[in-house]
Amino acid sequence: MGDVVRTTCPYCGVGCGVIARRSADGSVEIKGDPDHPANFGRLCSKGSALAETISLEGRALEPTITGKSAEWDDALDRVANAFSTAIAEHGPDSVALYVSGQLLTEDYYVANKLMKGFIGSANIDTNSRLCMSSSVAGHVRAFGSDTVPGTYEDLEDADLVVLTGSNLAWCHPVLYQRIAAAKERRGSAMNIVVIDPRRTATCDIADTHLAIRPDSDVPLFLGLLAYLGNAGAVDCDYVARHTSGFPAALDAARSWSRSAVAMRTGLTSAEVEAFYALFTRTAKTVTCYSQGVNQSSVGTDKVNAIINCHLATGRIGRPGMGPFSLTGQPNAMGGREVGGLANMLAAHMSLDKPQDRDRVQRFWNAPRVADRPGLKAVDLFEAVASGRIKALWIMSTNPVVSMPDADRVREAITACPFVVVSDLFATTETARLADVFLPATGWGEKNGTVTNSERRISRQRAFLPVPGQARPDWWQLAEVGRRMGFATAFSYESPADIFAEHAALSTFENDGARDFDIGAYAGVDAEAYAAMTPFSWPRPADGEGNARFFSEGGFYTADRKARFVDVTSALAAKPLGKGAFTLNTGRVRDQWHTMTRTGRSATLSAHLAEPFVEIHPSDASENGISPAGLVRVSGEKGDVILRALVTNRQARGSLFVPMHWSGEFSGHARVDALVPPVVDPVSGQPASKQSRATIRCFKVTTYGFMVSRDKPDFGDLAYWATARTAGGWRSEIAADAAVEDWAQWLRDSLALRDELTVSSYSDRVAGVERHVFFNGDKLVAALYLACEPVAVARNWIVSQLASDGLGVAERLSLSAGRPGGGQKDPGATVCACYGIGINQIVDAVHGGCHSVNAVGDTLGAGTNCGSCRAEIGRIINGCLVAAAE
Ligand SMILES: Nc1nc2c(c(=O)[nH]1)N[C@H]1C(S)=C(S)[C@@H](COP(=O)(O)OP(=O)(O)OC[C@H]3O[C@@H](n4cnc5c(=O)[nH]c(N)nc54)[C@H](O)[C@@H]3O)O[C@H]1N2
Ligand SMILES: Nc1nc2c(c(=O)[nH]1)N[C@H]1C(S)=C(S)[C@@H](COP(=O)(O)OP(=O)(O)OC[C@H]3O[C@@H](n4cnc5c(=O)[nH]c(N)nc54)[C@H](O)[C@@H]3O)O[C@H]1N2
Ligand code: SF4
Ligand SMILES: [Mo]
Repeated sequence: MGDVVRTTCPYCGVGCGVIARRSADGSVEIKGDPDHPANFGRLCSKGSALAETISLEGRALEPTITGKSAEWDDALDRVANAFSTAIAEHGPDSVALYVSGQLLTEDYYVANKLMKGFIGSANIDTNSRLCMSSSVAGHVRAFGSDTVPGTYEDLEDADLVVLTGSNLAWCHPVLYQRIAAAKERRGSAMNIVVIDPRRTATCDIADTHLAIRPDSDVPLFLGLLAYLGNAGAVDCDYVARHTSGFPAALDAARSWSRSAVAMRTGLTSAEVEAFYALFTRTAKTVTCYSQGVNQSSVGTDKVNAIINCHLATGRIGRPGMGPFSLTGQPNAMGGREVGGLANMLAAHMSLDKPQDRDRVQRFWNAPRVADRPGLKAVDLFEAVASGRIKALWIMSTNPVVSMPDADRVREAITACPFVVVSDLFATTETARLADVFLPATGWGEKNGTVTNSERRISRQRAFLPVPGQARPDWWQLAEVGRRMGFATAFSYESPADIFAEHAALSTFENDGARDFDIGAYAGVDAEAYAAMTPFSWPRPADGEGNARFFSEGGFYTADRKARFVDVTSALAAKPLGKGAFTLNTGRVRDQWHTMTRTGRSATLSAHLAEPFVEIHPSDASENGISPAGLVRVSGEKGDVILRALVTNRQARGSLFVPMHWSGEFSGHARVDALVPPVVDPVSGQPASKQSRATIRCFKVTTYGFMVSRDKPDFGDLAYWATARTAGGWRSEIAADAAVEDWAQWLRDSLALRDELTVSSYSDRVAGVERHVFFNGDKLVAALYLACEPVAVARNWIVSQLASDGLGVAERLSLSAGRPGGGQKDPGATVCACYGIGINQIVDAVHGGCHSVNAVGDTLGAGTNCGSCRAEIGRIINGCLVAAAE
């Protein structure tokens, strides 16, 4: 049967409970935990495929110093010495830590304690700066604290769910499914409005999609505040008792008439009116927001514009009501609890308040506590570039791929005198630049806690042996702390010790003055920590704590009143230059950030196997771009080469490019290389979704598709992108210069042995070539070339890589690039869990399956994680419409 361990998914902020079962043969089975209150047994495609991402292939299993294997002692001494020397020579602000919302709370706590309390600088920032910092700043401005007032249940109980700047279906899939199920149950009693310039998969459950112009959210919500005021929908009692600044905020908002809002947002007056009227009449409203709100030069204002409307109507902290910031990373919230951002202190205390600094210093028994904010991510890397930072430790994040102006970040790290990187892989584009590389234990190997979007703290538990010399991040930090002379403060023996201290600090001299209080766990022992079940904060020592915040006011400002924030600055639309587009960037369903983990899963790589840019059909034709052609997208800072995905889901005038593809999986698709480092002035969060770009055809002479057992070396090809498959790799390539002998190129790129059989076909006039290499009855590699995007049966060819014995018919078909009679091409993968392709779904529809459930009954598609149900619905509709025409 094997050991069963209850743990938490390491991907998004939904924070789903996972049951992992490891069998005696080492195989691992992953299931959703039916008892976990975030997911009640559900998992999305990424969670379901976790077992595919934990193999040790490619893992870094020993420390290295300048690329050579080293002992832990030497590596840690080296780090401690480099940090101590820099501090002695240049002061505490000459060193920095850049960490991650994917650290566990215990790791994060130690990093923050070391930096702010013992090194005495606040130069610790985190990738949460790129992710949640506008929400944090907006919460603090309005509430006096960084508090998410509501719970997931509110999203099911609400009569109106507004999703703005959130592609929930792809980025928080289990929460999306919870809302979808509630909607199915409640029918027209529940309304869903999606506000997003793109028509995303999330729009499939929406009653209304408001395709606003990029960055016009603030005017939309200002107009709403004015409308609420005019309609008499203000909760005057709540406003009077629990808030301040309302009259001024309302006055400022009143200049936003419906027609002004319509002009600025690009919506029709009727759309604006309908949304405002719906919001006004629906008391039980939750407004959820994510990166379309946060990642903007007016991100904090967007957050406050939303919160203002909820404060005005008193719709906060009551069942089914409230503003709801959806956190991205698994421990975005935990990081905020320990004060991981450069402008925060531990346990929701503030660096700006002398009494908070004093309290933390006494609690830690620290020699000093940083007394001013440190550098925020963009400024931090700027300081690295200018030589001010002499020693930098990057942990659990890949800034060479994910920071704006990524090439400059790469140059900065390269030039930094001393760089430490802690990661699972030494091959990431950031880890390659490390002077000292420290191998971390990963998900399934480490222990700790994470906090999800609804403030729920859950355990991550190890169920795998610690591989090689890998060590947990908290241990690495504590070892360096000890070696820097802080033996007592960093004498932790386990994550339980750290959590016990973190909980004790949360309740230390608190008495209700701070929202974050988990005093019930102060000093928790190893046994209780091992058995800990998910709980949400606050959980003070003397009781349960309320499920929600602020229904009766009690904000964390000096007068305990919330603040309305004037958000009327910086509202003018920024005109696009001639030929320019707004470059929107974000996520796809089955990849996670820089793909270091999800890129290893064949299942997850099947959905979208190549980097792309979405463009509206009219924009495409005006720019001479054809579907599936290659294009160059250029921005202020650089350019990328991508596949054009021509679709009317994209609005005119803007492009969408996924953020995921790094140099490990593509030749020239790292989109942050062209995003400029423009930030929100309040939060310092980069505006990753609103830069300017141009697009034009990228002319090539040859397009190719190839499959191979090993990962090819693409040399200096003009374009390549590669993805994992069962049994090997699939790659798209293109050349802009003649290649003399493609068969030889294929041999060289894969170092193929001479004795393989090769079947080649070449029509030089038509520009078509095919080379297929077999080892006996097994496919080793195949390359299909044409002078236009190659049309072959990709998924069928890919499936042949996993076959253990090919017959004559299959081999002939492989040489032709499509299956012969009797064999079927499944088509592009739609359902990742069961590997079901579009052609199979179309066949099922033609065979009489006219609903998503009917397709599920026949093929299984959509019945596991459910992430593809919307896409299946669209395919069914497409077939039925086509049949009716
Ligand atoms: N599959 C997958 N899921 C993930 C992640 C992942 O990498 N992959 N990452 C996780 C993390 S860390 C995060 S932060 C979350 C992010 O989750 P989301 O924020 O939902 O994801 P994004 O795709 O970044 O952006 C959301 C939407 O904002 C829209 N948008 C762009 N500009 C504007 C605007 O001006 N106004 C409005 N209203 N909308 C706009 C975009 O078109 C996009 O559809 O996802 C988490 N979940
Ligand atoms: N253009 C654009 N850029 C963006 C965004 C966008 O929407 N558009 N979104 C931004 C957002 S919201 C985010 S959150 C960031 C994410 O960006 P990153 O944080 O850079 O992305 P990840 O790929 O998640 O990087 C995590 C790294 O940690 C490693 N790792 C995994 N587990 C562990 C562990 O336990 N310990 C250690 N030490 N390492 C581990 C992984 O191998 C990986 O290298 O990207 C931001 N950048
Ligand atoms: S929704 Fe998916 S990625 Fe997010 S925590 Fe749940 S299983 Fe993991
Ligand atoms: Mo994020």
